[in-house]
Amino acid sequence: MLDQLKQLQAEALSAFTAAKDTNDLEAARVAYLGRKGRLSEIMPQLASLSNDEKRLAGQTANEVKAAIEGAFIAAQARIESTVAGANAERAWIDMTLPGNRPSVGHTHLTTQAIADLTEIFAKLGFNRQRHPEVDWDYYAFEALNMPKEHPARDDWETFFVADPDGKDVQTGELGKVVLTPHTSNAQVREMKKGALPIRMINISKCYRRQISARHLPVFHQIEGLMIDGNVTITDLKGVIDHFVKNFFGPNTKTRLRPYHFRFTEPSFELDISCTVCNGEGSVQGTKCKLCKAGWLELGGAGMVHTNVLKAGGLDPKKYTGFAFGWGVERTAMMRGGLKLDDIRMMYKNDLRFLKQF
Ligand code: FA5
Repeated sequence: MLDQLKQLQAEALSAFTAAKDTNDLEAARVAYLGRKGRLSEIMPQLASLSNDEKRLAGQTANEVKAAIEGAFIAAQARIESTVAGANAERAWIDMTLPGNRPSVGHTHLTTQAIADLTEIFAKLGFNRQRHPEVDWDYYAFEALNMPKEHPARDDWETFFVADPDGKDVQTGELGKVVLTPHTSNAQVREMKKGALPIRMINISKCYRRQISARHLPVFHQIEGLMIDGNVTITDLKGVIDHFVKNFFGPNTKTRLRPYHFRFTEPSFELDISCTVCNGEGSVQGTKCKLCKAGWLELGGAGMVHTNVLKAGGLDPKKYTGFAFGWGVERTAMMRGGLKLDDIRMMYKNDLRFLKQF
């Protein structure tokens, strides 16, 4: 038995010395020190020895076990330090290498357009005001010369909000609350502030029950309003021209076409010369892919209706004014000469699209 023990110690020590990784180490531990390992296999032989032999064999077995355990601990320390060394090498940083620049994002196309619109109008003294996006039906329609049940309201395809305590601001009766379908609710609200003259823009979200390749259910509009003692259509044309040249480029032309809105009289549709074909309607003999015969539709405008001035508490004999409004998303697309097959692309959050602007 003593020979067997000595033989076992020699084998075990060389197995632990040869172990290269944690797998080898574990295999050697199980083989020599495990519950069913080689040392445990030898121990039952003690029972058949005389008392003297037992004492000697028992003592030798303990020494062998201690030697094997020592070899195991040494091998474990060696392997752990090798692994730690390899990890440290992998984590080593060369401080002299050029760094990786984090990629810098940019604002969304719509946000860019809002910032530019705000800046251009601010230079003409039109300050940006905030008006509610959830408002009384009164400000969105009635105050704008569209009484209850008027068919013109249908064009705005409005979302109504169920409001349990809705009291109409004018009559005190139960009134309706809407998600503003346009920014024109700002007109009478701004007049009611009573600070004249007025030169303001209101940019906010609008909501309509529409969704298609050309329509978003939530989109942005800009509303402009100027009211003073003697404001004329010439002022309207001048302000729009200034904006168009600054936003779309100095060669862009503006056109006013007669139209009808309930809250302006006279009313116009605003067109700008096409940003792709410069108003020619064709590019190198081929029909322009963006516009209809050289012009792009921007939005609506007109002289503020006398009924709207009255709703705002102003005397139409003393004050006149103009208002305009258009969609921010469509304006942003027009500036880029973009003819998106689907306006909803703007809000799909596809970085391949958004990164281009
Ligand atoms: C209006 O909303 C009027 N309030 C504009 C106005 C203001 C006229 C002041 C006169 C004086 P209209 O419904 O045409 O008008 O909408 C104006 C613009 O909003 C459109 O030309 C378009 O650019 C944009 N627009 C309207 N509906 C949507 C929609 N569902 N999705 C994206 N843009 C839209």
